[in-house]
Amino acid sequence: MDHAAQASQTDLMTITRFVLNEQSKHPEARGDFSILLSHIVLGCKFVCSAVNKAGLAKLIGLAGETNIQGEEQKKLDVLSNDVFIKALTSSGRTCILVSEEDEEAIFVEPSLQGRYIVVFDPLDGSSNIDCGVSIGTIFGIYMVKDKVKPTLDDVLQSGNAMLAAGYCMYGSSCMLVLSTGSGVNGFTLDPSLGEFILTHSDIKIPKKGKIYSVNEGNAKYWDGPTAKYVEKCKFPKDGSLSKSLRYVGSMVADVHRTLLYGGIFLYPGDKKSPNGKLRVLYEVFPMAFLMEKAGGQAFTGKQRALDLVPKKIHDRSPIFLGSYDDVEEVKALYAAEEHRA
Ligand code: AHM
Ligand code: MG
Repeated sequence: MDHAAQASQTDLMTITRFVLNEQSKHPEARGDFSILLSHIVLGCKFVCSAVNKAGLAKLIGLAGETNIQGEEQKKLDVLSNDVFIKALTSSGRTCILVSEEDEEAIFVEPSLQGRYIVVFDPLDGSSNIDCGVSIGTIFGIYMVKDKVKPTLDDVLQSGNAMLAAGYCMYGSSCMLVLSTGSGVNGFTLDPSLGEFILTHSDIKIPKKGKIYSVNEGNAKYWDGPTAKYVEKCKFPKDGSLSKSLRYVGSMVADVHRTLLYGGIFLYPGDKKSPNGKLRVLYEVFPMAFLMEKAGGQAFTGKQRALDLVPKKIHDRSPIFLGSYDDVEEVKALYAAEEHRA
C-alpha cells in the first residue's frame, strides 16, 4: 500500500469534521448548524442500531403489542419518530418540527427554541420494515424568518428556501447522504468507530442512466405522458438499448441507487391519486434538492419540484427525479401533452 493510501486510511474525514470544515468557510457562522447536524447524526445512529437489532429485540410487529416482560413494544417507525423528536428538540437549535408521523407540526417549547425548522420522515419505506429490506430517514432543514415568532408560514415555503437536506439509508451498510447547499457527499457508518466517514465525496449523478424505477402495478391508472415515458424505456424507438427496471419500494433506496448509478425514479400522479403518494415537504423536497445539487433534475409533471409551495404540511406531489437527460425526456412528453390540450 502506498503512502497516500495509508494516509487516507488513518486521516478519517468524519461527518463532524466535514461539517466543521464547511462552517469555517463562513466566519459569521455560530456553530448552530453543526450542533443541529450532530443531533440528526445521533438520531440516525440510534435508528440504525434499532433497525439492525429489530429481529432480535422483537421490535418488529404491531405498535401496541406487549413483550414477555409485559412492556409495550414500539413499532420501529414510532420509535424512530420519538428518537428524532427528542434528538432535535434537545439540540436547542430547532423551533418547528414536521414529521410524517405527526398530523400537526410540533412547536418546540421556548426554553429549547433555536432558529432551524426540520421536516423529516423518520422511517420511510413502511412496507419494507418487517421484511428487512432497506429503509431510511429523510430530512430537510429550513431557517425560521423571525426566531421570536415561528409560524406555520415558515414551514410552507417553496423548496428553494431549503438550506440543507439529506437521507440516511439503513441497508447493507448505513449511509448518510447530505447536501448543505453546495455539492452532495456520502458518509458510511463505521460500526466499530461509531462514526460516519466520508466515503463518497462530491457525488455527481450520471447525465443519463440505464435504469427506471416505478411501481408498474399502477400502470392502468397512469396519465398519457407517464405511460409513454415508461413505454419508451422498454421499447426505445431511437435504436438505443431498453432500460432496466429496479424498484425496491423504499424511496431512500430507490433514490440512492438512482443518484449513484443514474437513471430515473418516478412516483407519478394517477387517476386514483392525482397528486401521487409522496409528501412534498419531507420526501419530494429533500430528494429534489439532493438531485439538483448532484447535477440531476426533479420535476412534478407541471413544474420544477423545488418551485412548489405546499399549502398544508402533509401535501403530496407527483415526482420524476434523476439524471438530467432522463428527466428532460419526461418534461418533453408533458410539454407535448400540454401543447395538444
Ligand atoms: P411510507 O412513507 O408510508 O413509507 O410511503 C412512502 C414509500 C416510499 O418509500 C416509496 O417510494 C413508496 O412509498 C412506495 O410506494 P408503493 O408501495 O405504492 O410503490
Ligand atoms: Mg414516507
